[in-house]
Amino acid sequence: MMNKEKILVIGANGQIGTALLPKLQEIYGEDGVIASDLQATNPPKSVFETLDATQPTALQALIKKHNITQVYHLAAVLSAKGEANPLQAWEINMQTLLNVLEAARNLNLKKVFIPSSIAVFGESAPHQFTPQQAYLDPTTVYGISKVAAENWCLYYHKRYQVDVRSLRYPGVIGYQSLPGGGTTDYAVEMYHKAVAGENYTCYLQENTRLPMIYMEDVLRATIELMEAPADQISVRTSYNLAGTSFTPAELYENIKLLFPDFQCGFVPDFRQAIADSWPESIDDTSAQKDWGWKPKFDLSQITTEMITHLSKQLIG
Ligand code: AKB
Repeated sequence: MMNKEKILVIGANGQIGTALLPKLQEIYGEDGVIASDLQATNPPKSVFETLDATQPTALQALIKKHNITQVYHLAAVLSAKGEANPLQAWEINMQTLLNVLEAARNLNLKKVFIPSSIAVFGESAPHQFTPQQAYLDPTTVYGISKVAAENWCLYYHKRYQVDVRSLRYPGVIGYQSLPGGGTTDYAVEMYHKAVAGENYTCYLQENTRLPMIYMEDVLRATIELMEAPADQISVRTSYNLAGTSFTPAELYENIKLLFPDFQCGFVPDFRQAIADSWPESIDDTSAQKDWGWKPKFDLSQITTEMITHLSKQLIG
């Protein structure tokens, strides 16, 4: 049954796409996964198709060409980058989302994955242990687009029975590729600098606590959610998802245990206000109850993993 699935990953060259692709290939086989993005990597990581997902005809043609049954739509303009050109970020995030949902409805896709983010929360939600159901008043265009996306997902599920599933990702930490345009990117950048033997200036204050998650946990959560029986999915907007939470100062101290000479300074910029509007920690009870979610990686385990993998990459 499994190997009859044909998966399309949109935004395959991005931070999560790069890591998710090999996991999906393990499950569905190399030919069972089509990677797509605006440009191919060299060499391509998989069967690759160039795709601008803002173009509905091109997207539907690709889905038909490969008999796609499931789409993972990972392309988006993130929180910090979106603030440079809010209308363009809205246009890209919403147009690509609606194209995917329309394709799912018209071409009877079996399942669709749409990531959301902790960026949906703003000043009004409790910042500690932020509940699944909270008032959503995001401060970034990215957050606004994700609140809208969550509601569109619910709408397509209720009105057209599209089996669309979603997670509110915390800041994602992985060694596979550099993130781009996010507010939580400082953590990955700090690891890279430490391993390269360089110092780092963090753009957030040292005491800014944010929810974070290791890539292995992200991949497992995504796949577990997508494999859960449909009748166990009670949240059709997007599930809160927790990994761990830490501050830049705690990360710095953790890295210093392995790299005692590493120095980090703190010079906050416009991203501080974004981070201050986000939760410090997340209540993901619904994900635990519905499909058994449990994260595995805490800060010190993430540090060990990141330093080990980045050091190997540096030697390689
Ligand atoms: C960002 O910082 O914009 C992203 C996110 C939390 O969705 N990493």
